[in-house]
Formats: sequence, structure tokens, C-alpha cells
Amino acid sequence: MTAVLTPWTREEFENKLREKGKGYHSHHPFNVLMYEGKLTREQLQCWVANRFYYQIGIPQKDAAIMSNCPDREIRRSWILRITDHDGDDKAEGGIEAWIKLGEAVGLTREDVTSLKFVSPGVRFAVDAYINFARQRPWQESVCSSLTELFAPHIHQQRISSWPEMYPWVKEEGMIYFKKRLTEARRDVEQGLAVTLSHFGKSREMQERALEILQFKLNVLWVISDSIMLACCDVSIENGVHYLRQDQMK
Ligand code: AHQ
Repeated sequence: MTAVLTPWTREEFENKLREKGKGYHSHHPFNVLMYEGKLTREQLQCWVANRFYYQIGIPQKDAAIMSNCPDREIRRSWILRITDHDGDDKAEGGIEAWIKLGEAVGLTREDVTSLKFVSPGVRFAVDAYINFARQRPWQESVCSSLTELFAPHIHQQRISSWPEMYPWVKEEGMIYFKKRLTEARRDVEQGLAVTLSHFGKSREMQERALEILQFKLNVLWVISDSIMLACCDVSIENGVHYLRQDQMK
């Protein structure tokens, strides 16, 4: 007979979720190189062009969650995430801000919006995230968005390190990261409340929540793996990465 495990308290459960931050993509070697100022102009362009595919996937993912969610109260607040990215008649939105980031690092609007630089691995990982949201119960998709527990830190890292490490990036490129600092915190408040109550009912459900969060951490990690492969030659000599010139201008 399998032992029935007692559920963690709400606080223990939240701590277990937060402990998964050690697998967040801020620890990925590519993001460490970025933070240390070791990326070339072309490698930063490669990252921006590839990450655009994730950015345009977010509102589709959130619309999938909305379509699966019968709870009007949840939908009333979740819909903000879509306009945060798509914009509305008052604000241009995060997708436009990301295109501006592309122009700030020296790409053209077409370089970004054409998706011509997006690697197969990035497409695969982002599509897996959107399909997860389409197929799984909406509470599971809410839980998967909780990688944003760790996002304010990585946005702040960029805001504070890029001007010094990449002084050639135009100031307006930082608008996106500044915007996400407040939006991510608001998102997490709602996501955490749903996750802690829905998955807090049994130890089995709590373990499922950790599994879901690990899936999304894997999505972000594979995005960085694919970007690193796309813009750095894998033949690393004495720790130096070489860029394949055919990929970027
Ligand atoms: O710009 C990001 C964003 O809008 C979101 C929404 C949220 C989700 O619903 O999964 N996650 C997320 C993230 C964004 N930026 C990433 C980054 O490193 O710039 C971090 C990412 C996340 O932590 O999931």
C-alpha cells in the first residue's frame, strides 16, 4: 500500500515552487555570457531576433488559456496579458516594444518580423508551450506561467548591465524590459494565487505543479540552447565562441 503523503503547507508549497528558480534560464551559459557583456553585436541581434518568436507566442498562449477557462473573474484579469503584448488604442504593447529592441540593436523591422532568423529549436520550444496551453486544463497553463516568479530579476539584470556592457544599444531598446518589471509582478500575483489554491489540495497535485513548472523551465532553457547553437559556432576553442557569419549581417 503506497503511503499517503501529507500536503505541504501553503508556505512550503510556495517555497518549493520558488526553489525551482535554480533551473531558470538566467543561469543558462548564454544568458551568463550576455550578463557578463561577452556577446558580440551579432550574437545579441541573434538573441533578439529569435526571442521575438517567443514574444509573439505569448498572447496566443494566453488566448488559449482564456478559451479553456470558464471563470469570468479569472478571464477579466487574464485578458490584460493579451493587451500587454498586442497593445490597444492606448498603448503600442510589448510586441511593438520588442521590434523597437530589434531596431535598437541594429536589426531592421523586417529582420525581426519576418522570423527569418528564428532557429528550428526556438520554434519547436515555443510551439510546445502554446500547444500545452491549448491542450491542458487552464489551471495547468496558469501554473506554467510561474517561471515569471524569476523574471523581474532577469529584466533588472538587463536594465542595469546593458548600458555599461553594450553602450551601442539605443536607450529605447530597454523599454520592453522596464515594462515587464511591473507587468511580471502583477502576472505572478494572479498566477500564484490560482496555483497555490488549485494545486494545494493534495501532495500529488502539488508535485504535479512542480512538474508543470519544470516543463516551462525546460522550454526557456531549450530556447537558450537553440539560440546559442544558432549564433555561436559550437567549436569552442579555449572558451571562445565563434559566430557563424552566414546567419547575421
Ligand atoms: O517577456 C516575457 C513575458 O511576457 C512572459 C509571460 C510569461 C508567461 O506567460 O509564460 N513569461 C514571460 C517571460 C517573458 N520574458 C522572459 C525573459 O527572460 O525575457 C521570461 C519569461 C518567463 O519567465 O516565463
